[in-house]
Amino acid sequence: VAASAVAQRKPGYLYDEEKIAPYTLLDPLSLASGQRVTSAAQWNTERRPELLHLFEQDEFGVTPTAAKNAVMHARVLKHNEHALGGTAIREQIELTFDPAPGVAAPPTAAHSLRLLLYVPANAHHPSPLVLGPNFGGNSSVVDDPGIQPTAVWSRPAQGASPAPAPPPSSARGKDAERWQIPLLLSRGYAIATFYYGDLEPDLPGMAEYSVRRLYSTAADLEQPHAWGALAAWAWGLSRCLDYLQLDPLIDGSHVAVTGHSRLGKAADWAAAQDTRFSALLSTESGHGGQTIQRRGLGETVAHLADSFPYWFAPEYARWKGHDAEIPVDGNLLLSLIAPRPLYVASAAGDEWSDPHGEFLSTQSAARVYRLFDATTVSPDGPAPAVDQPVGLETHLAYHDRSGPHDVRRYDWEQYLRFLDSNWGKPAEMP
Ligand code: GTR
Repeated sequence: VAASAVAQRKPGYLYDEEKIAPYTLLDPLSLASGQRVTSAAQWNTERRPELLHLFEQDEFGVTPTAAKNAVMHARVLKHNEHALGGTAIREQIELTFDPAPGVAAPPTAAHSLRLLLYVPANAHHPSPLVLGPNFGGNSSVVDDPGIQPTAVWSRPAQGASPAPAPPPSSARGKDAERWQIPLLLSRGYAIATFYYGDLEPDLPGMAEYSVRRLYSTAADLEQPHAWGALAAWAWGLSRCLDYLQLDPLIDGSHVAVTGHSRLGKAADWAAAQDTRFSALLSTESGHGGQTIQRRGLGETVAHLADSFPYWFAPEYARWKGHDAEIPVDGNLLLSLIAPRPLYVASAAGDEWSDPHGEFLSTQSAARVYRLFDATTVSPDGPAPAVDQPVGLETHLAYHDRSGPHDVRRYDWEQYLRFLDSNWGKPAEMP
């Protein structure tokens, strides 16, 4: 671990592998009754529903049926055939959600999101697509003056009433390195993204500004198993997929979902629940996401539940100080993706997420993939060296990139190799 990473360690947390207290890894292939899961059919009909229920109860909360059945309206705000120097077709779509009957949504609740879509101009359509939420507003993902900037949330000043504000012009393209949109387009992939704050501001005490309030009353959200913001962001990903599956430019049977860090947790949960996502590219989703919480290395349940209580079901806080006993864990979350293509990415400098835990979690999920006769990284054996991806030609791949908690071109290059290998290279125009 680089000295700079060590210098960034939050004090009071464990970083030493040698000091991990003995723990029992939850077994994806053991039913709550103790019975072994021995077939793919049994996985699908018995273990998968059992696990989804556990994640609803103890971590993400239950997404209300009214939200799953939401009435949504789509409006194409702008369409451009010659975006990004003629390399892309760009669409900007507004998705608006009707509130559930009987829920008195506050006037502040989020009603819509703006989806930004780029489709390669020089490819045979329909195109495979990668979908992921963004942190900085749509205009941050690539330097393109044609993007309608989304208003972004920041912590309101003392006494001021909270409202999102247009981003400064300097924010245009600021996360272009993280998104690599020209690279994706050049490889024949379409990409779609939306600003996560359109659905819920990532700030404490702001639930009335959340799309959750269209389907749940304020009192509903206090219930132990109520959905949190991560579930709302995951829900939004599924609503985008509803729309994208109807778009003739998009191959709705080849849609990968991706997310980084907290948005990786949201993407993990979206893909776990919604099997229409045909692949998951999970970047450093860490604790509450792809890593193994019971190792107790890096971030804890207490840190998550105290810093971001609104991300989770209220019940989650019950597990503070009991990281080794929580009934759900990263290996179970990743198992829920089987047998769909799954790429798990860590960064060596991201000790807070416990990269080695992320690898062990991947290996545990591999046992479930093998029930489906899917090829995977080896479920046994040591972790690969830094910058040595494993399983690229299989259904379940992993790498530990050098460098910090981030999404880099290197990550995308591996993701595209992995998708090419699983789905076949997208065809170019003659
Ligand atoms: C941190 C949080 C992590 C991760 C990260 C991020 O503060 O502790 O679990 O979600 O934020 O989203 O960058």
